[in-house]
Amino acid sequence: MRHRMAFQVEVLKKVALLGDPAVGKTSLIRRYVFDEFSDMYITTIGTKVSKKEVLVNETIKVTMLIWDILGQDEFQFLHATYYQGSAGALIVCDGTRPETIDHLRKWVTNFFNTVGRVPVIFLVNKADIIDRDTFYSQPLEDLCAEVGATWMFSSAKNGENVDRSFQNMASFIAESL
Ligand code: G3D
Ligand code: MG
Repeated sequence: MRHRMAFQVEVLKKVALLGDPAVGKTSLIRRYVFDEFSDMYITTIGTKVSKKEVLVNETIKVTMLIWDILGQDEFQFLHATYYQGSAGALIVCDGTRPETIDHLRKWVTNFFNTVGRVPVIFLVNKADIIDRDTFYSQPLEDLCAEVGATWMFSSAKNGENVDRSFQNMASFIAESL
């Protein structure tokens, strides 16, 4: 009789969602955690933490505590206390607003200044309304090479790459254990 491996590692890790206002951070979390996209929801002040478990492989389960900043605080770069303890970050921009793409560098720099080098994935969100034929990805490729991150298009509206981006983050976290 074969015995199942009894060994299983479960880790609880904080993942921060960062990026300029209105790029789609809250929508991405809603899509990932609750599988819905809502055009209307109430913005409260403060931080919301959502939980999601990912079975990375047969032995490792990563439970991500996904931090979303809500309200006015978002309009400034965040305090170190918000970043502290993060095992990784999804840093989001709006592919239809170039200035939000330019700001990714600032976000990742601020973040790394507090937590050091942990996994980062840049998301070019609103892919459902981006013209990919004219999207110029070179600056993003350069930034990724510079800071050791990856990037992808995403859409909270049609779900493209939403599960994948969070699952990749869980895998990166598992690899860095
Ligand atoms: P934030 O949390 O980063 O501030 P939100 O961003 O999630 O609040 O989203 C800001 C606006 O962008 C919302 O529209 C939301 O519906 C829209 N949005 C978010 N993700 C996508 C996406 O992938 N595609 C499209 N087309 N729209 C998206 P409103 O009109 O409510 O401000
Ligand atoms: Mg939000």
